[in-house]
Amino acid sequence: MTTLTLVRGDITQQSADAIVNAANSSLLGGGGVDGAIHRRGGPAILEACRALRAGHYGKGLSTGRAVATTAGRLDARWVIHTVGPVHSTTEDRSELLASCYRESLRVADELGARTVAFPAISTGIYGWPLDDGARIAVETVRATVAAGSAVTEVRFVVFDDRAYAAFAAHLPDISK
Ligand code: AR6
Repeated sequence: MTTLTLVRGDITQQSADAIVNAANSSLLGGGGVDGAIHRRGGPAILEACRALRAGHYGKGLSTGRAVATTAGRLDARWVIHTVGPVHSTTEDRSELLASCYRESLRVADELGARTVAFPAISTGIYGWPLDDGARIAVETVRATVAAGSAVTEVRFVVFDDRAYAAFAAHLPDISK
């Protein structure tokens, strides 16, 4: 049984088995959640990402995929890096965004993570409308855990009131 929870805050302050990073395909850092995770988690995360780039991920991580590294100094065992799609008004990339949540949970299950914290992937620098991003996040996580997962808690960690309201609208069991 997996519980979906919602908190407002900085994802780098969370305690969880795995913290998901809204990365880019270079895996070498950026702004937003990605910048914050590398800053607070320290150099071990970038070192692990560089090792991935030197190995199986020579061309980087494709959009919609996920891969885990150490969490460095974060209060977590792993960071699961995933690459959200840049929002487009001419092309429907929803399936790629859904894939980020699905693949991250698959990696979490492979690792044996029981608690997983997700940011609102693609809804910042990548420009995805918050309400739609929240809907895809919640629907995909629900469907993925319903198909079988040992993850006990999926926690959505959002930065502000607007994002909180967007996720809460799709999580009727959350007290507002
Ligand atoms: N904790 C929780 N949520 C946050 C935090 C935080 N510390 N910081 C931002 N958010 P973004 P993306 C929210 O831009 O859209 C990077 O440069 C933010 O308000 O982090 O997937 C990468 O390297 C928004 O709702 O990720 C990529 O190049 C959500 O987290 C690119 O940005 C995601 O915003 C990825 O863009």
